Amino acid sequence: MCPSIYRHITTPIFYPNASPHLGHLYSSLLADVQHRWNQLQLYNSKFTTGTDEHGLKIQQAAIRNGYADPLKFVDTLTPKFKSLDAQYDINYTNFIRTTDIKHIKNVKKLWEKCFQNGHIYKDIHQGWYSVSDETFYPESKIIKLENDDKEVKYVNTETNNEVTYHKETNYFFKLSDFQNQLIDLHSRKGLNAWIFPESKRLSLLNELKSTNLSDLSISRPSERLSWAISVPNDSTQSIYVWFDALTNYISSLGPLENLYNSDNNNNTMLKYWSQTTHIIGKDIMKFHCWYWPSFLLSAGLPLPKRVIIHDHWLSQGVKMSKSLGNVIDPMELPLQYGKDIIRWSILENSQLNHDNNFKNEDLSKCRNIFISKWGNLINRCCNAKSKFDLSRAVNKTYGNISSKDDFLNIWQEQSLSLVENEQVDSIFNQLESFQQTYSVKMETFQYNHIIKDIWKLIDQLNLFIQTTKPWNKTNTNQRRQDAIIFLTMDISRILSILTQPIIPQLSNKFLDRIDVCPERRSFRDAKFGTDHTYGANANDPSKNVPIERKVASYEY
Ligand code: ME8
Repeated sequence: MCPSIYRHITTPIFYPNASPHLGHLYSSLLADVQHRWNQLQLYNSKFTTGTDEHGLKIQQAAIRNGYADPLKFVDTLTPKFKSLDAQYDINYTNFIRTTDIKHIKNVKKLWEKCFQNGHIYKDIHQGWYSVSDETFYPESKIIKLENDDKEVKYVNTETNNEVTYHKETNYFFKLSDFQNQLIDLHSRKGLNAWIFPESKRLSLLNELKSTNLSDLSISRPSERLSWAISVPNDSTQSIYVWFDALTNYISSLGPLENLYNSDNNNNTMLKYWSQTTHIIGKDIMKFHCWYWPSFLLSAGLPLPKRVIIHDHWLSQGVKMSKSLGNVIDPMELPLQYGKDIIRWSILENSQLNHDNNFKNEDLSKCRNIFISKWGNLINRCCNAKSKFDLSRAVNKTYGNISSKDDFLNIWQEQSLSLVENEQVDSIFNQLESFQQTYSVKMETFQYNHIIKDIWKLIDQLNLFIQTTKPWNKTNTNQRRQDAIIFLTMDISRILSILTQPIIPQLSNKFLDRIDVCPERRSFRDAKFGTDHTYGANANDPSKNVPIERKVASYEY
């Protein structure tokens, strides 16, 4: 462990009103890779996910499904989110449910603090509410629709979901008081930016600058919203689900009061909190980037570190929806490909700031490429038939080298063709540029770019093996053979270490295959020529299982 560095990563907490879909897996996967990346650097890392169990949306879904008690209803669905995580090795450290007592206490505490600080007041509220989006919309965003039977309904133009008109007493939060602080926060740029990617930061900032924020209704009459936390000292009102839900990010770490202890050295909760990264989808930006920091500022609490916003997955080129029947259930994806292949393919075919189109063919394509490129590379260098001695290459012939230059000195003793030399040069250049950019790409969630870099290197290594033909009888010079095998396998070792966050099982099977010891698989070990202890049983014939089986069951 790196005792001084703390990281906390969160997914949105999901509505357990239906089974999880691909979008839920995507948020979780982005967070899981980041958590594992933190662990790879030996940081203290926490990863929080969970379920958002209160509110009108859940209350109504429970009734539709024949449950008088909404808790019994969500009790049937929350386990599905946990199963999804288990199925895809989503390695969270905390799973929070908003019905947990410790969370309810925190929500009430946050309310009281905002109230005491003068940012909550009671007033009459009238407006258009969408249960599906759990939000009010302004009059300017409402349109009237009439069907052939002359039935009228009102929808909002942002999500096209139905809205209904309400006039009632609510508590309000003085969001307008925080407009200038929000503008300052979202004006932070570059490494200090609070929102990533930049396009989202700019759009939220521009909107903030061009609108006057209205105060936010943060309660509903209890007779309309019974499935909710009661407003402290006023049981006629229930707390708005978003005020409740956002507080989960603190509850997962501990009691809210702990954050008021500003002695950072002794306050572990505060250390995690100030290094919190929220991952969210684009439809919930305002809740996280406007409302959430305002609640925290109002209560005098420190802010999390940043918010990462991703776009959505489409299915058959369009938004997933139950009525179109194109919702992708991640539990139903063809698991025979292996969960890591699915993780890799989802991340390879997506970018944060684009909607991504899901295609089943991408999974089989991904699996085939794994077999033909990476699997084959390892197989060629480590199999009983080839008689290469990886252990000798790693421990003896190249046992003294600790850098690219040491390697090149020995390599140049061989009589080499121009092509071979050029290939070695280009492999090292590619490796260096990959290593220089890897951390930044990880920090900025450019996982697809990392994957692209990896394929470039694997392609070059395959080409190198093909050109140098170490198995060729005319090339049996042992030092030359060792050089080829060492270069190829040491870079494969580095790639396997660095892909652990993305494909935790498969990468470790690769590392097991070449006998890299478990204590030498962290970020600091991912350097050329720094490990001379692996390779002992790489040619063990029992490790030579058919390649298809290897990819499917990770038997490298
Ligand atoms: O919004 N592709 O919960 P939720 C990618 N409970 N992501 C998608 C998506 C898609 N097609 N559809 C939805 C909630 N998402 C609240 C969160 S947090 C304090 C409360 C994402 O279950 C969506 O953007 O409706 C959101 O980030 C997440 O799934 C959860 O959605």
